[in-house]
Amino acid sequence: MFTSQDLDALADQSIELPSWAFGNSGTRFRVFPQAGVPRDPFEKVADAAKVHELTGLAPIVALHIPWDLVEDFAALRRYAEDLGMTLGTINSNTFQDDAYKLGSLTHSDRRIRQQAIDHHFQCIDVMGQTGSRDLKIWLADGTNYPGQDDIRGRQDRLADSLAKIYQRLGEDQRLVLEYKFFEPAFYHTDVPDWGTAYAHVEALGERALVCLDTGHHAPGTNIEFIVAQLLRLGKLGAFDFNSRFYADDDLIVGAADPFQLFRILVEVIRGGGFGSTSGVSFMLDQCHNIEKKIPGQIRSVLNVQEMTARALLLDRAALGSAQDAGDVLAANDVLMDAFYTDVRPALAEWRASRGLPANPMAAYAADGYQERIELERVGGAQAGWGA
Ligand code: LRH
Ligand code: MN
Repeated sequence: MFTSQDLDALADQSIELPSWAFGNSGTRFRVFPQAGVPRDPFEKVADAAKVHELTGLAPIVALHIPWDLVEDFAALRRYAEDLGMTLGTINSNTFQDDAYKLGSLTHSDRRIRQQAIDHHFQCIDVMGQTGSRDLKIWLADGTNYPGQDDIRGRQDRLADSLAKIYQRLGEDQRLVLEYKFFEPAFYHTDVPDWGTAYAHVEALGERALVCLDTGHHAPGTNIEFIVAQLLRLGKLGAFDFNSRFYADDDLIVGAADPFQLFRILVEVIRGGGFGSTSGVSFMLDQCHNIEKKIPGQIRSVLNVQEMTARALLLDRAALGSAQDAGDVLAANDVLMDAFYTDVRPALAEWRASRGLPANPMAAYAADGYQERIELERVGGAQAGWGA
């Protein structure tokens, strides 16, 4: 089924796991705590390493500041590396401090903006210690009522704040700006869509790129079109993968709409956004509110791998000739044929050939790790969003 080229491409796939997916999470209605949840970033890294051990797919952990602040990041880095992991994208957080109620990098008060800028300087310092390449900025900034603030003025202040942060980056460091069309702001959001994010990163410079979170679009948005365009413009820096039925549900990627994930990966491969040298990082950004966290992450990276494998099987030559011939149904048929190809048995065989469990979910269930952490991790404060 797979050419050796396909398998090499799959072997080159690496997905960043969000440290916060291993902590407790929920909605405004309830955060259901779970036994065995990590109490600190070291335990989060250990859980991520278990996902990588069983899948061979996830050698990187993204951190969130201040949720993952530690005394000694060099120690955390060594701990991760001893487990075969690297510390990845550093996520800033200007959405939980009272000072930022009316905005952070966009706030009308220069002192509040400077406080938010200083937080990003702190994140850049952390990147120096963890060896991370990317600083990811998502802003909750926005308003709830028309007239609440000057939309144009906020954009000018945002551009000025981002420029100050960009100037502080080291030459091997990048900034990825994430957009989201609403929530927690319910009238306007200052970085609501890919166009706004693109305009800001284009103004900043070549080491400023866009982060596309698959849960951050208005219903009905053709996300793979945005992927194609941002790759064409050379400004797609990262994905936050998850899935949703309604809003920013942060469910397991591919769970709600596997066909959409497939279509996105078709455009990623077509646009040169796939592989360790593509400059596009593949991160998960999810919350396992009711399901077990570690198997939830295992399922997630397998979903990305499975849809990547189907997209790699797409007969691009046949698709191209059907497209050139204007043969609508034939072209669609070629794409659907790849999507409907069940790659799971071949992937299981391929994993086994690389010394990995053919069925990582079953391997985790039989591993004993879950039982052990539920026994050991008693006492202390379980990690969460601290909201
Ligand atoms: C905002 C977001 C952002 C993160 C947060 C955990 O909705 O997608 O990427 O900082 O979730
Ligand atoms: Mn996100």
